Amino acid sequence: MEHKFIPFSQKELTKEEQLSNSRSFFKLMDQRRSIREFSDEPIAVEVIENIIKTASTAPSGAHKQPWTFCVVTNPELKKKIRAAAEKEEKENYSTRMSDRWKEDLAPFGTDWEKPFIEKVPYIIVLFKRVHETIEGEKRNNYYVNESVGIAAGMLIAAIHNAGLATLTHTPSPMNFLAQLLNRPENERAFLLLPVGHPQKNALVPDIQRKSLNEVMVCYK
Ligand code: IYR
Repeated sequence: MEHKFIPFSQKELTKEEQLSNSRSFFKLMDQRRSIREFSDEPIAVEVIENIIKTASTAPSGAHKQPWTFCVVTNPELKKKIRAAAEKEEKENYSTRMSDRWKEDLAPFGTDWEKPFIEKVPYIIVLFKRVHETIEGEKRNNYYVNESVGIAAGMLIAAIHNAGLATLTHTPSPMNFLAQLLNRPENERAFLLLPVGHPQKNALVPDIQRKSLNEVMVCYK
């Protein structure tokens, strides 16, 4: 079988443009913070669609794009998701999490209550697709966690670029999400992301990012 290749072109940048683009993109991304206090201000659905289209440009194993982005606006469904997430989180905070873990989380002021799930205009639940069924045959996808992790990162960057806020929320265990959203048997919940505007006067923890020296090692 012939496999077709087509010419690739990407706009070439001058050295100056490379510097200024890389600097300004860093500046933009360095302003991103995980937000836990949201407003209920509406967002145009096309913004959400563009964000998801951006995430779906992520590279993936054998280009299988093993992901589904479920967009929840239905208030009844949000209510059910919140109740189920809080049920698990209550159990996590009271019995499943170690004292060390809770100590590590103390600076973030988190607890089992997740009111943002109902408050935000959109909940995106990202599912990974572990296999596809083609002509009745199960075919595993490749590097599913890596692929969906990259798509999640691009989703978060696109949300920030649109001037919106999110939180990577992983209520654990997450299997209630596949049930509530009626997902097919090949899909597993990967992340739940509330998408909205930050609440006016929202506070974030006073934390610092590692310096370049701490995260980059050069081999010359
Ligand atoms: N899933 C819980 C606990 C939690 C765990 C980690 I690691 C965090 O970085 C934040 C929270 C919760 O959402 O509260």
